Amino acid sequence: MDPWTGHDIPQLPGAPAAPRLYDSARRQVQPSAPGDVATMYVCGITPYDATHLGHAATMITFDLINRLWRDNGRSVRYVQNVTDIDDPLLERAARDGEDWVVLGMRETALFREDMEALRIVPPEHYVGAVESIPAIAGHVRDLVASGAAYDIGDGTGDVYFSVAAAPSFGYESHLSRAEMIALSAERGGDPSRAGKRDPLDPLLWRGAREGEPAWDGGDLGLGRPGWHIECAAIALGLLGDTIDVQGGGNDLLYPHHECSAAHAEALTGAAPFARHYVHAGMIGLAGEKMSKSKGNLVFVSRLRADGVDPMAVRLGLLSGHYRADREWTDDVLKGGSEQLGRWRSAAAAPAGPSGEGLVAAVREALANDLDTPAVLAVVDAWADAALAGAGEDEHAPALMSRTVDALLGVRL
Ligand code: 5CA
Ligand code: ZN
Repeated sequence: MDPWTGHDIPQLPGAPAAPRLYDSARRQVQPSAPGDVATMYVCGITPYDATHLGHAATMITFDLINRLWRDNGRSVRYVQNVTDIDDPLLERAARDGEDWVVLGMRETALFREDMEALRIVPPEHYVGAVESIPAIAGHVRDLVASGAAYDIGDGTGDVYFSVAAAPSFGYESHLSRAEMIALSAERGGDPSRAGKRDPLDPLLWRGAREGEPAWDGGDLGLGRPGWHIECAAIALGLLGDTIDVQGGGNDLLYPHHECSAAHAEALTGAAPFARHYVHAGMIGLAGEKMSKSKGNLVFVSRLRADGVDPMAVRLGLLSGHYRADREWTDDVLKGGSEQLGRWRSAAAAPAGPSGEGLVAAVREALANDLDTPAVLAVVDAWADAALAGAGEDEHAPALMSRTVDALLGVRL
């Protein structure tokens, strides 16, 4: 699949700050010190509805990591998937009497437009589940051959991963077994299905069913991939056995990321699969997680159509810390719009306080586990001073503009 179109990222003077990020597995902030090439896999959309502000917030979070690494002189290999075949897509298409392929293509195209408008640096590879089926099926066959997966034996052709083959299972999410069972039931799993060796065993391959699309899985027969193996296979194929960051929203910590990591580790023998497991908080509306299944959505495309500046949306989403579950309200948007106006005026001021000092302070706050509330406070203070006529650095307004463009993705 083609990703969206990117923009030039300005280079900044002075010394970069080394990123530290919270890792869900180690449950603490740790330096993210990739080699010359930093690798990141982020779980992308299931395209059955338009991009909402929750998706946007998560994509912006990983965009900040991308920008920080680049500022640190790393080249970044970034891969994102599109779950273009899965139950929710088929269910929505059936409900609306639409072809699931057409639905997926339309919503993916809209997502690309939204990402471009929000100035998200595009991934190097933007990959669909469907185009990855040969690789996924190969991995499932390998897991069966090694004894880490089994056919459930009831004639459906469904194949499950055996969590018994993952001795460290649970190291990423740190949940109790009861919590894992409850969450997998909520999030697409089937803990009570008869015939499984363990209720926690996740589906790897779903044998063909009447009326559902199916692909040739070789020895697996006709069917379609499970969800977690999709992300493991795409990441392993394009980024190698160990990656720097595996990312997504915190709704994916269990079972999705725990299981993806367990699949990858069982396939390669390399553990941990990711050096950092990074999870963004949920954006909610009126106290509820924004989700397609709940229907309480604020769409990025709707805001754009209403004439809202995408940079104000971006600033609104950056006003909270990425790890915090937080609310989207009209006030958040209003705050972002006002801030954008103030920053634009300040960038046009004849002078301001030290530009170098500003770059250093922004870098330091961002490198500190993406502390965007602190970053915005630093830029606000600089802007207020510049607008009040304080400071004599004539290069500072232009440098401020380049800094928020390069590190925050906010184009003034
Ligand atoms: N296709 C799978 C991942 S492989 C999926 O979860 N798709 S999704 O469309 O439901 O979500 C896309 C991305 O947005 C995921 O990283 C998910 O964790 C994140 N996300 C979904 N809802 C929210 C929300 N309300 N707030 C923040 N992030 C969200
Ligand atoms: Zn995923």
